[in-house]
Formats: sequence, structure tokens, C-alpha cells
Amino acid sequence: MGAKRPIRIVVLGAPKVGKTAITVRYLTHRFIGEYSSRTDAVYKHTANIGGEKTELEILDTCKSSMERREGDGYLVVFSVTEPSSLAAAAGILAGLPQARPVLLLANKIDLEHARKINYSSFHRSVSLRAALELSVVAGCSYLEVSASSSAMDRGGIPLAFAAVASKAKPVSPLRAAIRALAALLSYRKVYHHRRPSEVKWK
Ligand SMILES: Nc1nc2c(ncn2[C@@H]2O[C@H](COP(=O)(O)OP(=O)(O)O)[C@@H](O)[C@H]2O)c(=O)[nH]1
Ligand SMILES: [Mg+2]
Repeated sequence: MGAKRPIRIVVLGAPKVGKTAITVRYLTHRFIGEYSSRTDAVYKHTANIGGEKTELEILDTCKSSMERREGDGYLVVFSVTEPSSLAAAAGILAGLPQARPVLLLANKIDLEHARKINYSSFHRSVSLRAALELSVVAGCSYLEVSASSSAMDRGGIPLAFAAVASKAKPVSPLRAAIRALAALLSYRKVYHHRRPSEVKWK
């Protein structure tokens, strides 16, 4: 068998939303604050995805990133402080290939929390509802992070990359069958063998 090709994850989004900060936080667990964003940057990284060592190739795109880059999966970033970046994300999502895994990533929630001291959460610049609705329309996952917060070194940012990478990973037929069986067993366990129509949703 030949060597497996790395999984290519492309980080897209409007300028200044924190694409580089998120990528750097994922790779180094650090937030540097200012980054030069004049060219695309490609990073190689070995990650544990679903218990398996997996080679990733992360493409951190720059200003002209409104055009699509080829990838096995995509992170589309916007900033909760900049409503126009959510509109830009909507445009990007509409242009991505349907079959590839995509995650819509809201960044800079640390700034949102600072604002919450003065305003109710209804006053955040980009409403959670608008962002969630966009993810439903686009059929992608949604997560909120802050590249500046070390709390995001667990869950948060690694979760975003792992979620996309695990879906982008080619799955062997045997592994796919095991996953389907495990999903079926856990479903039966949760619902005590009742039919979905008999389950009471509160
Ligand atoms: N407060 C805060 N600032 C952030 C965060 N992420 C990025 N920034 C800042 O936003 C600016 C743009 O970040 P950058 O990663 O260069 O954005 P890019 O153009 O999308 O790559 C920089 O000044 C970062 O320091 C965050 O989560 N919180
Ligand atoms: Mg950048």
C-alpha cells in the first residue's frame, strides 16, 4: 500500500476574522496577536483523529481567500464582532463542494463576553440565531471559539479541526460497518428498543 496522502483542511473567511490566529493556536497553543497575512500558508501537522495518527495539511488562506481553494474539508471562519464577516461566510459556504465536510466557526467570543457586561446577549453584533440558521441552510456544523483564549486548547479549536478531519478521512468499508453497528446499538440502548414514534420528546 502506498503512503496515505495528508488530509487537506482549508481555512477560509473574510480578512481579519482570525484565520491565522486560529491556525496558530491549533498548531502551537499560543496567541501571538498580530500576524502578517499577505500570503497563503501551508502547515503540516500530525494529529490524533479518532484514535489514529493522521497527517494533516492546513492551508491558512489570506486576503484573496474569497475564492475557493481545493481541500478535503473546510473551516469557514467569521468574527462575532463583525456582521459583514458572517455575510462573507455565507457567500463562501454557498460556493463550497456539497460532498466535503465543512464547519462554520465563530471566532472572538472573548470580545463578545466583554460586551455582555454592558448589554444583554441579544446585543451581540452577530446574533447566534443568524449564525446557526446559516449553518442549517449550509448543512454544516457550527462551533464558537476564541483564538485568544487558552481555554480553547481543549475542545474548541482542536475539536473544530478534528471534526472536519474525521469526516474528510477516507473510511474503510470494515470501519464504516463497525461505525454503523455501534451507532445502531447506542440508539437502541438510549431508546430502550422503542420505536422513534414512541419516544416522547420534551
Ligand atoms: N480578541 C481577539 N482577537 C483576535 C482573536 N482572533 C484573532 N484576533 C485578532 O484579530 C486580528 C486578525 O487576526 P488574524 O488571525 O490575522 O486574521 P486573519 O486575517 O483572518 O488571518 C489580529 O489583530 C488578532 O490578534 C480572538 O479570538 N480574540
Ligand atoms: Mg491571516
